[in-house]
Amino acid sequence: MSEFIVHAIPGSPFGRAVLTALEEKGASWRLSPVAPGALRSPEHLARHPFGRVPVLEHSGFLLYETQAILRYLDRVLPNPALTPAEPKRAARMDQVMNVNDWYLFQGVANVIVFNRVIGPRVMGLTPDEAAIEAAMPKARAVFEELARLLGGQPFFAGETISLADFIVAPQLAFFTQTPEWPALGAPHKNLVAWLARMEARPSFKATTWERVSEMAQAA
Ligand SMILES: N[C@@H](CCC(=O)N[C@@H](CS)C(=O)NCC(=O)O)C(=O)O
Repeated sequence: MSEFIVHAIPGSPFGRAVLTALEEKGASWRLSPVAPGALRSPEHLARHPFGRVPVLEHSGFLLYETQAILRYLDRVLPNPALTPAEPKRAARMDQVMNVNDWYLFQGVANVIVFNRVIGPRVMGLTPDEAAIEAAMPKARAVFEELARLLGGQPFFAGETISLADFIVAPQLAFFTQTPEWPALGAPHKNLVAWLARMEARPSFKATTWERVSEMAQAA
């Protein structure tokens, strides 16, 4: 199996979703680090015309959009399967992945996590408290809905782990580092227990911001 190259900024939660899936599959992969200031460089725009990360490169095939990448990996590396065979469980997986992209990331994580964690750490920014406050009503609704969808199941699509778990967990891991976590995540004991299960997996331990930053330095 040829090597998978992941073009990503170390710390990117979407990038981490891809890296954890590769780890779960036991694939050979390497990081091609993208500097935050290089997202709009001609070199990166040639890979991703919208100037974002991650981008997967596999035997000359370039693919952006995390959901597409995760599903591609699940097809070319079928073991272990990360998509349920049962249609309703697969639909739940797809639904949660879209909740992640449309409601958790847009207007919630890209405001709260950006202002609290990424902006200060990467760009030395001061958090915009008004923007964070404005994002809280939507954030509460998203966390409530994620908790409802998870319910009493071990994973979002049921008994077995799926791509949905790998796309959401890196986002929630960042929220635990914010002062908003006690209001947003902590009240939902099922989400807290699920995140602990995800973070205990070797694939998550292998793809922390620190570990991926070390890889970027060595690349
Ligand atoms: N829909 C894209 C979203 C990717 C995305 O927004 N990535 C963030 C990093 S986690 C990014 O590139 N941000 C740079 C920017 O917004 O300029 C995907 O699923 O891959």
